[in-house]
This record gives sequence, structure tokens and C-alpha cells, in this order.
Amino acid sequence: MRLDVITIFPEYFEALRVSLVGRAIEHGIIDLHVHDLRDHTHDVHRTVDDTPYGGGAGMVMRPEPWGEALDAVLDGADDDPLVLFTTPAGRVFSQDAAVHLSGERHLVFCCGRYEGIDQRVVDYAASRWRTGELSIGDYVLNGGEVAVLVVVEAVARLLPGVIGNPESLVEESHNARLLEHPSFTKPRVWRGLEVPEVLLSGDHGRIAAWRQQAGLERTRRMRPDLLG
Ligand code: 6GU
Repeated sequence: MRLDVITIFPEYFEALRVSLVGRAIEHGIIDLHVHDLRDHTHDVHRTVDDTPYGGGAGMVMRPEPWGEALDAVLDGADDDPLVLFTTPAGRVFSQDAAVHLSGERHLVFCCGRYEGIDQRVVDYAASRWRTGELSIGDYVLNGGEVAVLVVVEAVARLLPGVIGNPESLVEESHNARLLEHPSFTKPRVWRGLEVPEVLLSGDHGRIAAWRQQAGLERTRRMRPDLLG
């Protein structure tokens, strides 16, 4: 999968070069390209933002650098790219969305900052490519960089060959509407606290039933909304 990221903070994306995603890049499963939006400015201050028409607080990202950056990244792309703008006004990202995105060949992430990007950039992009606007939840971040890190990690781990044990993906999708059961490892007794006996029983049927029940109870307590 090819990933392009357009941002005024390329440094954020160094984090993708570690751990599982880093290995996926090294192995060629992910082809990551990070672009500095300021490389598409032409003034000495490398200006990317300006005051909003109509007044109000905050700054809006100017359209010209975005137009140039999108053209530079996307002109000539023949792999049906999907252009995604990060914004708290977007559709909320989910595991279902991650599964859908993991089937794409080429994602282009546009990281908004300040009060957002001039709307004409989003409209222009939609006139030329497939586009989407996404948020990662109902809270406000200073910009889309961290949101893109979240989305890339959630998508990357679904790509074939990224996760060491693909069985865990099967289990996850099987239990998609339920929280995970609690987990335990050695030692069997720690500070007087014991691992539930059933997990030591070797009885796979009882263990599966216990986990199912524990996941259900946890979901009722923490996320009753998931049970409808
Ligand atoms: Cl994608 N961007 C910003 N700025 N804030 C957010 C967000 C995105 N998702 C949740 N909050």
C-alpha cells in the first residue's frame, strides 16, 4: 500500500518508522512518503495560513500550497488514490473504516492545522479524485497529524504480513462488537493475586466460555452503548 502524507510537521511521522509499522515499511508492505507543505510556498516566510474571511479567531490554511502539493503528489498517480482530509468535522474513524481503508492501494492524507483548510481545497480535490474527511473522535486536537498516526497504525496492522500472528486479527473481527476479555500471564500468583483458575485448566471449551462472559461483562460496565 502506498501512503502519502502532506503536513507542516513531517517530524511527527518519524514515529511510523518504529515497531510493527516501521518493519512493514522496511519489508516494502507499506511505501510511505511524507511531504512538507511548506515546500509548496513561495514567500520568504513560507506562509501556509491566513486570517478567515468573515472574521473570527484562528487561522485558515491558504489554498495555494495545498493545490500545488496535491498536484505534485497526485498528478500521474494511476492507482486510483483516495485523498483523506483530517478534520474534527469529518466522519468518525472506526474499525470498520480501518478494514475498508486496508483494501485501498493508495491513501493520501492531508493534515489540517489551525481552524482548518480553505474549503475550496476539499471541493477541488473532490472534483478530481476520490476524497473523504475523517475525525478520530469527539474532541479537538491542534491538528490532524496525530489523527493520521492513529489511522495509519489501525490500517497497517490489517495488511497481510504486518502482524506476526494473523490469528489475532481473526479473533478481533470475531469479537468486533465486544471489548476484549482481561488477560493474564506468568507468574500464577503475583503479590497475592491469583490468575483465574479456569485459565490454568487446559479445558479450551471452559476457557472460551469464561472469556466470552468476561468480555460481555466488561462491555456492559465500560461500553453499554456497544450492546445497543
Ligand atoms: Cl482528524 N483533527 C483535529 N484537529 N481534531 C480532531 C480530529 C482531527 N479528530 C478528532 N479531533
